[in-house]
This record gives sequence, structure tokens and C-alpha cells, in this order.
Amino acid sequence: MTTHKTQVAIIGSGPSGLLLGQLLTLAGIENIVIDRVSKDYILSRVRAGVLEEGTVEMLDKAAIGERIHKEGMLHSGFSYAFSGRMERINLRDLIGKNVMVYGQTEVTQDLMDAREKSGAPSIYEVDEAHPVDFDGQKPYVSFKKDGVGHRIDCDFIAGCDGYHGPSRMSVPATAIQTFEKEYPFGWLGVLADVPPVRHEIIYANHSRGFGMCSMRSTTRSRYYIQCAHDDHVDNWSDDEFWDELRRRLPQEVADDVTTGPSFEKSIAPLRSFVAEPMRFNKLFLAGDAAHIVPPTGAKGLNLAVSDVYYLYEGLLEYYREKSTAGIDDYSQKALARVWKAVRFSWWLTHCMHLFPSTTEFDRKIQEAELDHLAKSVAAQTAVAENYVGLPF
Ligand code: RFL
Ligand code: PHB
Repeated sequence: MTTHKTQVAIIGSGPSGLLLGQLLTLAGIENIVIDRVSKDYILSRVRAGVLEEGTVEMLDKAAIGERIHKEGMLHSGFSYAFSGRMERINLRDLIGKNVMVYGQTEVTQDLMDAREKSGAPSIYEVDEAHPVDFDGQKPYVSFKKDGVGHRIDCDFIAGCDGYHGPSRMSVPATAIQTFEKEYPFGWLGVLADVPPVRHEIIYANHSRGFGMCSMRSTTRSRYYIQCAHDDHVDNWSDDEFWDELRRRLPQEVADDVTTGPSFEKSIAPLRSFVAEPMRFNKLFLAGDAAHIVPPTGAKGLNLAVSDVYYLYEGLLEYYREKSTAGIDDYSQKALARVWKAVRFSWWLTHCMHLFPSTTEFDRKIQEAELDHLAKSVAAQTAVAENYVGLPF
């Protein structure tokens, strides 16, 4: 058995775990990050693409903002299509804010580089990680590496290990309540080195199902189409994907789509999920370990960042001022923001997708909702306020 000692043991090296680790390291608070998989595997997962201003501010605070400001694409609005029409939400005019299009993979890479530079310890490809005794005075994380048992003795454990990770699962069922909604479809996404069809993101409502145009750079596009929840990427050749995407876009946009070979194709299930509370004495859940939102509205990664903000502030207060006020408030503060993003992404998912239960009546309601949005500055302002991210 190898024993390590630190102040905060972090399970999970996704954006939540790495950002928390980086902020703590900068504040002189020791931490160790562990993950089940390798760095390369984490960097091969294509996920979110839109950063709220508050997220960018946090990444600046973590001293990793340089490449984001250089290579990220500042968007002052986004478009949505329905009934052959295209409308735009002007975020900058409505709410005075922008969003930054910059891939999660790049954020993760920047955080990994900063961690390596700082010399803070990380252990990858560990097995059987578990938070232990988090309700007692001597919490620790146990795991195996290359068959050898390890433990990290610590003050606190941050469960940043995603939806399937061991942290939330270790909490006794009587101490946790979960709220869940599964959507009866998924998103099939492709990445291709072709110029994006428009310079801003387009969300398209169509009678064949949702379609979406996004990007990672001026030469790399990210497109999605709604698919069946049990569909498989092997069922979709590139040509079939491009044909279906174009069918779901307004004609003038479809005509401009540049197609090409995809180099990544994956299906993400859509789910809304919240676990309450997010703190169990010495164990804190953050990011996807505590909640999942459907990608419509791009809130998942941004919520992980606001959780980390509240947790970091609480831990800082604990170590600097010997006060538990911040960590005592963590769960309540984080959940208040989480539920608003859960509501917004649930609402946008309902406006934009075709459900198996969707009737002609429901289609008319979607059309009325989107037409109202196009005509009402009040409705647009509410959407813009949520899209750029509620304050934290
Ligand atoms: P992550 O990124 O899932 O990282 C968790 C880390 O924990 C590790 N882990 C373990 N480590 C040790 N022992 C174990 N037993 C472990 N089990 C798991 C994992 O290997 C992993 O490295 O969670 P985090 O850091 O909270 O970050 C959250 C974001 O990743 C997430 O909210 C977004 O990516 C959600 N999401 C999207 N969000 C958007 O805003 N826009 C999108 O387009 C978008 N697409 C997506 C997504 C999430 C997806 N998942 C989770 C299936 C597409 C997909 C496919
Ligand atoms: C993406 O670029 O992957 C993306 C953008 C906006 C969303 C979801 C995903 O709402």
C-alpha cells in the first residue's frame, strides 16, 4: 500500500477536476488529481464548444486564458431556424454579453499543460477509485495503480468524476435525492475539417428532427442531427449524415454547407439529471458527477465551472480564514444556479426537437413559441440572459 497525503483529493481529470486543481494550486492549497483513463483518452473526447463570459473569466483567473483569447471565436449572437425561416438572437444588443466558441478539448489541454507546468501531482489510469470515510474525521481516497493499492489521506474529497464516476455512487441512498428526465433521442455529431456554413451557431427545428451547425475554428465544423436514442454511428455514412443535415436546414443554408470526410462521429444521449445535495460532509460533488443537462443551450461545461467557482471560494475561505461558511453554503448556492440551467436546456430541448409523442398540435405550439420569440424583445431577452449564462 502506498500512502499519499494532500489537502484536497480530486477524483476526475475532466474540466471540473482540472480547473479546481489549478485554482487550488495557484492559491497554495495542495491537491492530487486522479483519473481512470489516460490524458490522451480524455483529450480524444469531443464535447462542449460554447463558453459563457463567466466561464472565460474563471479560466482567466486560473491563468489559462491566453490561448482562449487568441484562438477562441467571440460570438455576439446565434440563429435558430424553423418553418423555413431563420431568426437571430443578438446577445450583445439584448444583454451586452457575448459567448466564446472554444472546444472543451482545448480547455482541457490548456488545464493539463498548466498542471504539468505547476508540478502538481496527477495520477492517470487508476482502478477502483473510491472516496472513503468522508463522513468521518479522516477521509481518504483509495485506488489501485498497476495492481498496487494506494490511498490519499486528505482534508476533503472533490468528486469531479462525471455521471458514471464512483463519488456520487458512494453516497448512501438515504442521504441523496436524484431527479431525472431521459429524452427519447440522442445527438449524432460529426467533426470535419470544412469551413463552417455560417460564422455563428444555428439551431434548427425541423419536422424530420433537430439539426445544428456549430464550429471549432474557421476551418473546422461541428454539426449535429437528432437521432434515435438506440441509433449507432455505423448506421450513418458521411454522405447519409450530410444529406440528412441539409434536409433539416433552411434551403439557403443547406445550399451553402461544405461537406467533406468526418474525422469524428459520436452519439450523445440526452438526459436531465440532478443529485441533491452536492455535499456530504467531507465529500463534494461538482460538474457532471452531480448533474447532467442535454447539450441544447451548451450549459454542461459552464455549470461545471460555476460549481468549481463556489467550491473553490468555500475551500479558500476554509484554509485562509478557518471559516466553514463557504463550504457550508456550497450545495445550496450551486444547486440554485444548476436548476435554472436545467430548466433552460429542458425548455430549449422541447422547443427544438421532434419527440415520438409530438402531434400536429405540438408542432403548432413549437411554431407559435418560436414565432413569438422572433417578435418579442422580452422573450429574446429572457433567452439571451440564460444563453450567455446567469451570474455566479
Ligand atoms: P467529465 O468531463 O465527464 O470528467 C469526469 C472525469 O472523471 C473520470 N472518472 C474517473 N476517474 C477515476 N475513477 C473513476 N472510477 C472514474 N470515473 C470517471 C473520467 O475519466 C473523466 O475524465 O466531467 P466534468 O469535469 O464534470 O465536466 C463536465 C463536462 O464534461 C460536461 O458537462 C460536458 O461535456 C457536457 N457535454 C456537453 N456540454 C456542452 O455544454 N455542450 C456540448 O456539446 C456537450 N456535449 C457533453 C457532450 C457530454 C457528453 N458525455 C458526458 C457523454 C457530449 C457528450 C458525449
Ligand atoms: C458544440 O459546438 O458542440 C455545441 C454548441 C452549442 C450547443 C451544443 C454543442 O448548444
